Amino acid sequence: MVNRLNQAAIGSLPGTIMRPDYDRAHLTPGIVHLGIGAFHRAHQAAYTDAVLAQDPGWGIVAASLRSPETRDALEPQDGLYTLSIRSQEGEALRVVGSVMRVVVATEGYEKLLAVLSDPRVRIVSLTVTEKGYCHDPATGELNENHPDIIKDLSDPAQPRTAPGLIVEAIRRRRSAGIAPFAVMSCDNLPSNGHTVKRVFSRYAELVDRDLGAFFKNEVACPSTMVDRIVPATTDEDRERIARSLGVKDEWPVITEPFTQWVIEDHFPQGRPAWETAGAEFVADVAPFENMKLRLLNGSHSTLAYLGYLAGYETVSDTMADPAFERLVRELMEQEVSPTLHMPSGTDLSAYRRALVERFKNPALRHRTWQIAMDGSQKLPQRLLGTIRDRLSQGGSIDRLALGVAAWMRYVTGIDETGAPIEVRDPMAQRLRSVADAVGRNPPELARQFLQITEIFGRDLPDDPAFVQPVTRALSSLYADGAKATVENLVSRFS
Ligand code: CS2
Repeated sequence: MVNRLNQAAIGSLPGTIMRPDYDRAHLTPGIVHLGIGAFHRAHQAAYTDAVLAQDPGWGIVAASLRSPETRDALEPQDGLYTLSIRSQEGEALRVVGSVMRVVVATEGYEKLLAVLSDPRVRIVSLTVTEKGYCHDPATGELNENHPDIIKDLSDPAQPRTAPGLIVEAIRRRRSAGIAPFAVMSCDNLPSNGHTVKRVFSRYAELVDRDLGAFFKNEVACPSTMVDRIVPATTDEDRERIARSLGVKDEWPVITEPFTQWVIEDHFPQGRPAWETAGAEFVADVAPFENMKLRLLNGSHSTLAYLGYLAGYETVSDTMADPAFERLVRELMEQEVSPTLHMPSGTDLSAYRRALVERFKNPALRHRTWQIAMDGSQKLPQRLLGTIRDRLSQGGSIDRLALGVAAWMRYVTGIDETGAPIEVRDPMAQRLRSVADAVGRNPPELARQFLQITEIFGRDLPDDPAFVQPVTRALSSLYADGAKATVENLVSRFS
């Protein structure tokens, strides 16, 4: 197939393919998005695509902070890409047009700063993953010893990090008399708006006291809860979608039918009418964020480590094992839900049931290895906060502790058959050297991992009600393997 998906090809796509209902030539940039991965394209860019007919002033200029791959795929396509929505019922395709262009930060930071300083840009959104905030995962404060932060602070006019870029753009706008944009985090962090405010205003303060106060007082940082499962695209997906389109899309995005976006309505320079595309605007996102991080992402990480160790490639393969499905149901119902405080009218049991179905979706090949990435940055908000709440309630944490122990077992870098695991994590080396030094001694391994205060803080390692179940679970993972450990745990409660 020679032809490529692009603006000229839109008119000849098969009638079943959804496409932009607005004239892309009239789009102007209103949003800059940092971190154009698959998730942004399946989520915020799709919501924005649905509202551009009402107001073309909210086009997206997306930035990739590292690799040029997405730009290389989308540039010949005029920014167009296909969203494939997959379930057991089949696949629906939609061509999304909200991304006007992609800039690659590493090829010219000045260019990106110029885009960020454009007065038409009123929102800067981020999906830079947990580690992109350069914060300490346990405390949520700026990590002032982070090598990239030290580098940015040594020359703040030439930043490379997300906090550095945004603060420098805000500084430039301020000195040019341009109002600050709202900074909207769409990453899976607890109270992500507050995290942005705290981390970025501290960074700004270290650049200049007055700038710190300005960021704190004048820059809106609405919190958001974002939800949609988006596995990595495979070559098989590319080929199948090209057959349906009749033209080649180099980077389609695969997702599920479910999507949710809960946003704090705090956008002083205005915002798209995302509610007309299904987003929910609320005064306080925190309860929804906790619900999602603890139920969905907490289960996801637990399934990822245990599933990988048990030899399952995807989440749906893991969920097809009845013991694992039961573990996740019980984890959510008995250990996570009692820690949530939801506004009245929230049906948590329906939410949990829907999650089980989403995890089981066989049309999504969401690899356990993909979710296992960056665990050091994810555990605090996915499992450890829940554990702290459970301990203060005096409740059991056996299933939560098994998730933590499975992470420990995984980051040793050797699987149950003795084969290496490719552990992707900013702390991978440090974790690996702990594991290598300790060897096969689960209590000592647990003890040493728990000393990592950036993850576990100072309270948990001293609490026997936490240390004991984690050590027990890790010992069982070594002695019996992941599959038998899960089976034993669920049968103990039957
Ligand atoms: C996953 C998330 O990779 C991961 O860590 O848990 O990307 C998850 O799929 C999304 O948060 C779903 O909204």
